[in-house]
Amino acid sequence: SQLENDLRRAIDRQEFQLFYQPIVSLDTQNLVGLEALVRWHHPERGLILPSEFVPMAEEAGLIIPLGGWVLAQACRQMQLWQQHYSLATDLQLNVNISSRQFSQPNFVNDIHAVLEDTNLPCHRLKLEITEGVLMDHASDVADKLDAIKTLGIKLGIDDFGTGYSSLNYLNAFPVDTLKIDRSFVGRMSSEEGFEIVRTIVNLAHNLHMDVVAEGVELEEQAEELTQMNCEYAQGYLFSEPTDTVGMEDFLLNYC
Ligand code: G
Ligand code: G
Ligand code: MN
Ligand code: NA
Repeated sequence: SQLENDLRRAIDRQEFQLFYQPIVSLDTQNLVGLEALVRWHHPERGLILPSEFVPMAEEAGLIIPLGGWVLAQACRQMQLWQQHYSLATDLQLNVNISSRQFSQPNFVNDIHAVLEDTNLPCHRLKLEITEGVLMDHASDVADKLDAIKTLGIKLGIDDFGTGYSSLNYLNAFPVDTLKIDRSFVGRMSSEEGFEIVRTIVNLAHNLHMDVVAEGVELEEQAEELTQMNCEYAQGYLFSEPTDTVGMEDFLLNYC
C-alpha cells in the first residue's frame, strides 16, 4: 500500500517522534518512570498514532528498524534528562516491544548494544511485552527472558488481562511488573470491575510482581488503587503522553 511505502521511508525522513508519559508512585506521588510512545508525522496525513501504523510496521518487518530507532532515541533522551535535571532518583524508561522484535534471533544482543552505546544502565530499562510473547511456542523465549533478566533489564507485561496468558507461563518467567489494561481501570466504578482490578493486583503480588494501573483518569480510581496496594499508576490524571518540550515542563516540577 501507499502508506506502507511511506512508512518504509519515514525513518530516513525523520518523520517519527517520541512522546513520553509519566508513571507515578501512588504512595508518594513521585515520578518513577516514563513510557516512550512513538508518533508518526506523515507529510500529507498529519499525525498518525501507533494503533494505525505499528500493526502495519509489524506485518512489513519495518518494526525492526523502527523499534531500534525508538530504543536508541529514548535511551539518549533519558540520559540527557537525567543529567540536565539532576533528578534525585533514577527514572525507569519503559519501551514497548512488539512480538516480531522479540522473536529476532539477536534481540537481546541488539538491546544490550544500544544500552552500551547510550550508557543507560541495564536496570533503568523496562521492556513492555504483551502476553502473546510469553505464549509464543518458540523454544528460545525462555532463554531470551533469562538473558534479559541476567543483564538486569526489567520486564513488564503490557495490557495485562486482554490477552490469553496462562498463569503457568506468567509464573515461569522472570516478569517484574504487570500493567493492568486501562479497559479494566475504566470499569472500576462497577462492583465487578472493581473486583477484577483487585484480583489482578493480588495475583501480581502473589507472584512477586509489582503493578502499574494504566488509564487512570479520576482521583477516585487513584484512591481505590492505593487502597488495593497497587504500586504505580499512569494516565491522564497525572499527564497525557507529551512531546519532549511538554515533558521538560513536567520534569521541572519534580526538581
Ligand atoms: O499512546 P498510544 O496511542 O500511542 O499507544 C498505543 C499503542 O501503541 C500502545 O499500546 C503501545 O503499546 C503501542 N506503541 C506505542 N509506541 C510503541 C513503540 O515504540 N513500539 C511498539 N511496538 N508499540 C508501541
Ligand atoms: O497500550 P499502551 O498502554 O502501551 O498504550 C498507551 C495508550 O493509552 C496511548 O495511546 C495513550 O495515549 C493512551 N492513554 C494513556 N493514558 C490514558 C488515559 O488515562 N486514558 C485513556 N483513555 N487513554 C490513555
Ligand atoms: Mn505500553
Ligand atoms: Na497498555
